[in-house]
Amino acid sequence: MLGLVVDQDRDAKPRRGRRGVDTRRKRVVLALQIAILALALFAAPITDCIRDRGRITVTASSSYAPEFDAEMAMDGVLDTEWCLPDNSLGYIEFAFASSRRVNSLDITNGHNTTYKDRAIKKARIVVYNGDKVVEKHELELPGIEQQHKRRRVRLGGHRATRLKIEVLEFAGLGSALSEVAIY
Ligand SMILES: [Ca+2]
Repeated sequence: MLGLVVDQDRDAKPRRGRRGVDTRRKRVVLALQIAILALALFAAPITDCIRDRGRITVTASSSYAPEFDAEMAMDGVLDTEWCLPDNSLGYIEFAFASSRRVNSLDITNGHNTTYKDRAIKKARIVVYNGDKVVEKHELELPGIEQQHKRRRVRLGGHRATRLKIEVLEFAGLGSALSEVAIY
C-alpha cells in the first residue's frame, strides 16, 4: 500500500513539474513575442541611430534652440526633434564619413505635443556626390499628425557624400523633424 502511494506520488510529481515547465515556457515565449513586437514598433530609430553613429554628421541652416539642434533628427528618439525658428524655412544636411550608395530614406515628421506644435509639409531631398547634385526628390507630408509616423522615400541608389532636406512649406508654427534614417 505504501509502495503504491509512493508510486502515485512519483508519477504525479513529474507531471506537475512538466505542466509547470510548459506554463513557464509559454509565458517566456509570450514575453519574447511581445518584446519582438515592441522592438519592431518602437526600437527602429534606436537601431538606426546606433548604426549611423559616427558615420553621419548632421548640420542645419539654423535651429529653434540648442535642445532642438540638427542632431536631434538622428538621435534615435522620436520625442526629440530638430526645429527651425518660428515661421522660417531652412534645411538639414546629413554628411557621410565616406562615399556610399543612398537607396532610401525613412523620415518621421515632427510632432511636438506642446502648444508649439509644428511639422514639415513640403520638402525637397537633394542628394550630392561632392558638389554635384545626383538626385532631387520632392516630398509632401500631411503636416501635423496625432502620432509619429515613419515614412519611406525610395531614392535612386546613387553614390553620394551627403543628403540635404530643404524645407519648402511647414504646418503650425514652423518646421520640425523627429527622425531620419538613410539606407
Ligand atoms: Ca529624434
